[in-house]
Amino acid sequence: MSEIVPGAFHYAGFLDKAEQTALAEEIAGVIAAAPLYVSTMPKTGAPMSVRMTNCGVLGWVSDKERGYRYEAQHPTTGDPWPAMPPRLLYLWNELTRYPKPPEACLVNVYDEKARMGLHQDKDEADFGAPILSISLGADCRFRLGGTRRGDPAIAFALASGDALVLSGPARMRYHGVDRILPMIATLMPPALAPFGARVNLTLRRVT
Ligand code: MD6
Ligand code: FE
Repeated sequence: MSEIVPGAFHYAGFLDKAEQTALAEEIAGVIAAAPLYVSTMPKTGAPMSVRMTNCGVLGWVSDKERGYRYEAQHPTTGDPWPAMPPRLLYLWNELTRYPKPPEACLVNVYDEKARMGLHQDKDEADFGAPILSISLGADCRFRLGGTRRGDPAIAFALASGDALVLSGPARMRYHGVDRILPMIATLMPPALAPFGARVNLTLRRVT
């Protein structure tokens, strides 16, 4: 584990290959029940390059009309989100030690061209709760800035099996994914390879 800045904990290779494979199969099951969708930006309606779905009680969605928010139902099927696989609840407990369980797990799926702009995670009610991220598949170049958009940032790679916790003083730092680093697609666990090059899961408290 390395504490990149106070409250930001990077666990490189936290999941071994067998755990990555098992988690990938569980997330493929989530995608089968709750198909990937394209979110659009508030106001402009511009589509995001990352495709998304969720598991857990609540899921993160965005559209032109109503903006960023959490919803209990899938935006196109109207079904409740599938349950969070117990493995994710276990990882949350293990890595955050937060006394309440996560309510949402956002599944972000990247193809080689997808990126995620610099953002703060601030659609949650309690910024005292940490966010846990788990990565599968291709490496990305992850950027971690400060609490103001223009603050200097540091960049590092997130690889398959890595976990990242943003907590305490790091919880509101800006961050984003500059780019997916080229690699052979077979390094993505087979269950998720049909969907994209990289998958990132972010587990949060919402209420
Ligand atoms: C990604 N991650 O790695 C995007 N947010 O694809 C995030 O936006 C993120 O990694 C909050 C905490 C950790 C993260
Ligand atoms: Fe984020």
